[in-house]
Amino acid sequence: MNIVAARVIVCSPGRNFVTLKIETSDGLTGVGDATLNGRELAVAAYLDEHVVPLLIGRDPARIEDTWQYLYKGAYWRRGPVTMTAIAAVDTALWDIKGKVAGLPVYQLLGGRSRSGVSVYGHANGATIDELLSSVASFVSRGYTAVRVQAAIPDISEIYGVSTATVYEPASAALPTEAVWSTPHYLAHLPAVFERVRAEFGPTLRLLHDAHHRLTPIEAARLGKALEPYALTWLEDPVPAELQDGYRLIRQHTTTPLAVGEVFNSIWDCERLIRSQLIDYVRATVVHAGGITHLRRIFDLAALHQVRTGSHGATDLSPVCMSAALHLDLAIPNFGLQEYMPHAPETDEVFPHGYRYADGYLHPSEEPGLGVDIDEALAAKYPYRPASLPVNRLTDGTLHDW
Ligand code: EZ4
Ligand code: CO
Repeated sequence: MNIVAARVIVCSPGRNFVTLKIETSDGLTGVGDATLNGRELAVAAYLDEHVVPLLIGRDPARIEDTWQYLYKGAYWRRGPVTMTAIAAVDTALWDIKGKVAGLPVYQLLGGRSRSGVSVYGHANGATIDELLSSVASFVSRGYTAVRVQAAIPDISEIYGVSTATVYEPASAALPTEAVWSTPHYLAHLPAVFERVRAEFGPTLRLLHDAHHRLTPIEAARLGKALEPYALTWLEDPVPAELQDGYRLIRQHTTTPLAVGEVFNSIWDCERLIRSQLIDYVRATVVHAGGITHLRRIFDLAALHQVRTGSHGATDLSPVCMSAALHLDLAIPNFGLQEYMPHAPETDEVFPHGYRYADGYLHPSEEPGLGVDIDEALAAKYPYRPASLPVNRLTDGTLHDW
């Protein structure tokens, strides 16, 4: 059996997605997510121009060899565009291997280590009262873990807070500009968590995403201030290029730390993991080289008591979510999976067998990943340019978004 075709499908059912579909001489197909929010066409071109020609004629069973061929063979290693393209190929090949074996992919990864994949939802509100009812709605649907993001007085628009049913920060063709003030944020957030903890008691798992906006010492102060509310994790307190930032935060607070949604290789977190500077690694299938490479990151994490918390925002397609769930079910050191339901149009274009019940997601039991792309339907939703926002401090200085 060999690969006879590979198609890059760019579509926008609710938002933009890039998907790779590989076809074999036996008539089997496999799918991989290749979506890089706001930079979609760079990955599509990387695949179309530089990867698809290399796939034709290859043996789809040789997943590891193909991974090494694309990684080492490019000479130019790592980076989000390259690693997202490799991830798409890798994911599609795991899908095919599952279909050949007649097994769901988690069985090929060692089988089930748990009965379901524990997920967290996103609660937010323009006021604390609105936030409390948002948390309550997750609790009533069985969620045992909730990410809490709150509006901040005197800041008009803020990451993670929106009244839309499907949160989508990348909507305008060109980047919109938001305003940010760390002093306002640090002054407000502890009181938010005080209210949420008081209302929902000690066992609901609470998380918060600082979205790379703080310095290490500001993050340390926030971590200390939040200690009474026993967060499950504080996410992306500082940008992670400088891994020593986490050492500084760690010296000051017992609030657990999570990072990794922008990581694309094991080298982004090798020191963070080996030095036990973080508690959860949030790398994902689509942006970190596929199931093959993410498994390598998670195995390193397991040796150092770091658990997983894979990114699961709506810009990761149902193909990525399907792959993530198979990995989450199989690995020993799973922590939590982020879950934001997609728009109905997205769900229609990507028919999938995973399902939510009582705080857990369950992967499909079909052979492979249990997800596909309806190409005819996808063609009805053409790509439209959409950028993530940028962030400026109150004096106009460009800041991390
Ligand atoms: O901002 O996926 O934890 N989730 C997040 C996301 C990211 C987007 C960027 O494309 O931080 O909402
Ligand atoms: Co995040």
